[in-house]
Amino acid sequence: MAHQRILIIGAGGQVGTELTEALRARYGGENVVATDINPNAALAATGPYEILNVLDKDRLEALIDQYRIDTIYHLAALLSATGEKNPALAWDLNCNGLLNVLNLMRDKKLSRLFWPSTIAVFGPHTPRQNTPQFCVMDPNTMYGLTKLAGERLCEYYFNKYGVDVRSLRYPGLIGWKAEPGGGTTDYAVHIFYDAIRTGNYTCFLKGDTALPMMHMEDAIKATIDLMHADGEKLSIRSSYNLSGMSFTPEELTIEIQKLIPGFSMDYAPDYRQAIADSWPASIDDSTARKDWGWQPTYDLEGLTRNMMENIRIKIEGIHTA
Ligand code: AKB
Repeated sequence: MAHQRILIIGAGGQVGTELTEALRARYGGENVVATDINPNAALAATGPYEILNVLDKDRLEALIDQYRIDTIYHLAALLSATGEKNPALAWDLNCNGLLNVLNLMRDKKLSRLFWPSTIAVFGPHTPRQNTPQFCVMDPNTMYGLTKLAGERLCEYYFNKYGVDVRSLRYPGLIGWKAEPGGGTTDYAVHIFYDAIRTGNYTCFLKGDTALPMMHMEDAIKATIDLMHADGEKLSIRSSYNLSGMSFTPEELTIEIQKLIPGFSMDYAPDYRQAIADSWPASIDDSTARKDWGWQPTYDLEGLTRNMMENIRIKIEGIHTA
């Protein structure tokens, strides 16, 4: 498979930063064109970098032509918390941005598209534990309903036009290289910075709120593995359930206290609690395991150690191990 000329849309975000690094290491910096709505000196230093608003279809098309793109990773989106603050923009960016990409994939006969979905596509009537691939989906956030619409669009474009689109329902993603923005699961990244800086964190979710989570390294591996999987073996063209681990803020606190014994957590739940309450607590990803061999590497203990070690180095220059 070619996979030689890649365009990343939304490369400056939490996933995009790490995915760009991983794809440039694999394919060479010059073959991976990073784009984002904002300037990004770090990404511009390791390969081609262009400013792009995915709602500008003409500019998107011009970049595809200029760089002879065959593969797109389209990551630009407004997430759950930001989406509630600006629902109209969330609809426009998340749905019309994806439509622009799908239409150009079809019209230019490009080879492959990755587009992330999320656990936010599920809702209050979805089974909360071990949520199956197929079940009731009644998302009640603007983010969730745009992503569910996006999943249906992806499957439609695959069936009707043969667009080779691949997708994962990401859980909350936890990494140390780039900070998240605008999500409900973001507490599980911010907590590490505050634990190291002040020994205390005030969590915007209740202590017993279990959510599906994953280390960013696992998410990047899943993304690249799915993009390299044999298309014949893929039974899902909407979006695959994907699971790493599930934990509550209380459980994460206990793990952090093993490394910082004096660490304390306060709770001040806000509007994001209702969002978290509408989402699954754990995910059944057996279809991904069967179809393309998915297996996560990190558990909660490994994730906590890895985050602590790397964020400490990042902000203090100190090794814990
Ligand atoms: C969010 O919290 O909005 C995202 C997600 C689960 O898709 N991290």
